[in-house]
Amino acid sequence: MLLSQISPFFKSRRENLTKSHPDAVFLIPSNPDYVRNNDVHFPFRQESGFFYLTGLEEAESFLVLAPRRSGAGGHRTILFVAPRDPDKEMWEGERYGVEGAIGIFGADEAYPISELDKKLPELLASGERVFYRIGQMGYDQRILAALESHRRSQGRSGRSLLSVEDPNAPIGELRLFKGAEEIEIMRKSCQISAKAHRAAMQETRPGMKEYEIEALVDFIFRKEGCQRLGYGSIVAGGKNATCLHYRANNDILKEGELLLIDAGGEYQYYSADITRTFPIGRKFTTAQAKAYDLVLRVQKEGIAMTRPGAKLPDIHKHVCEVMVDGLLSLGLLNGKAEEIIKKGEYRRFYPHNTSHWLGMDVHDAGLYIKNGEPRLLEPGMVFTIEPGFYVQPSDHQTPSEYQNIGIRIEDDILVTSKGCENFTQDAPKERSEIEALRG
Ligand SMILES: [Mn+2]
Repeated sequence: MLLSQISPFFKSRRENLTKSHPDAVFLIPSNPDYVRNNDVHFPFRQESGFFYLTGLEEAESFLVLAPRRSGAGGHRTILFVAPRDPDKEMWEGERYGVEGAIGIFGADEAYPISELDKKLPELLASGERVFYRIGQMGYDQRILAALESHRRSQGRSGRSLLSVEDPNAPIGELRLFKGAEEIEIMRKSCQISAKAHRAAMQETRPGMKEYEIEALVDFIFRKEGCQRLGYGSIVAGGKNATCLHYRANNDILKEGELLLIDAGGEYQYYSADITRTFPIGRKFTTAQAKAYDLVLRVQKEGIAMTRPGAKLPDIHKHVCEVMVDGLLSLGLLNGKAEEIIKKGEYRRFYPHNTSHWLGMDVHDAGLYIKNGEPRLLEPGMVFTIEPGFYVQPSDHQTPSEYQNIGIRIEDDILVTSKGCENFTQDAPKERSEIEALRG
């Protein structure tokens, strides 16, 4: 079905990108249609940066933003797309075509994708430099050929030599700051995902397979309007949860063990990222409860630190310090806290980082370091806080009651002018609330 009108946000994002680079030509390919096997394709999902700038969900498309030659300032939007083709559309579904690229997606000019090579040299000639990500999507040979042809004519035309830079730096900088429309969408993807986690807490029973709960979570994402998953779900019972990227999801859930679920739906191209851990039986064991309470306490302290001007490395540092204090009082580590932190000995139980940006990509675009320094948090940034505690199966030093324990608690946090908003607070994490749902 054709959209009658595309949101004006895409146009203003293109303007935000080009206004700080008035002399640059941007070359942004769409995702291709990836083959799964023989003549079956993976479900199509647009490349995040391309979608962010166009709203167009078609493979074999290519966006060019080129400075206007007239000296009027600003950039032209040029879209190369698959042309309309009734025969192909009968099999594969409707396309927007060149007409839709202009009429619906607001391109100033549009051409069939087959004309890209022919048009590129002229488009390159309108800029002083080029933003193109080398090594992606199979366009390199064609772009390099166009650059070479531009270079050959440079001596005669007097045009500039073109340097090539990665567009993901300026696009990532824009994507890092979520606008009101993005915040609204992310709230929704997080609410849906929280609902799925709550349902998993209600429906899990000993003897079920991990994939049954994976399917339940999938079902709720889709039923509530998510188009797909934000990333492959981790549904890990017992010691499987100590493998940080466990994906098999095919084990039996055992009474007395914990279930860790790391799953988030993608709603209108924005992903949630939630982890919750709860008992497969009715209650946490004493050791599980002690470890859980520690992870929950450090997670809450991390959230409490979130406000404009804070830094992610400081949050991580504090999380590690509180974690070490807790591990010492549980008797799981011995020695001086300072030494343990200096030597990184806590990494035996907590080997990963506390946060990452979240948005269209679950590990979202945007640099963590700016001008050589960890950047300050600012309103509109969204990131995760996800401390964990894991006892590796190879760890025989740790007392037996802590064996097979993997715990992670992860929320999605928006920085606001006053502090923060937890998008995923509807996913239960208080031990009493979880045990009430399990009972
Ligand atoms: Mn995460």
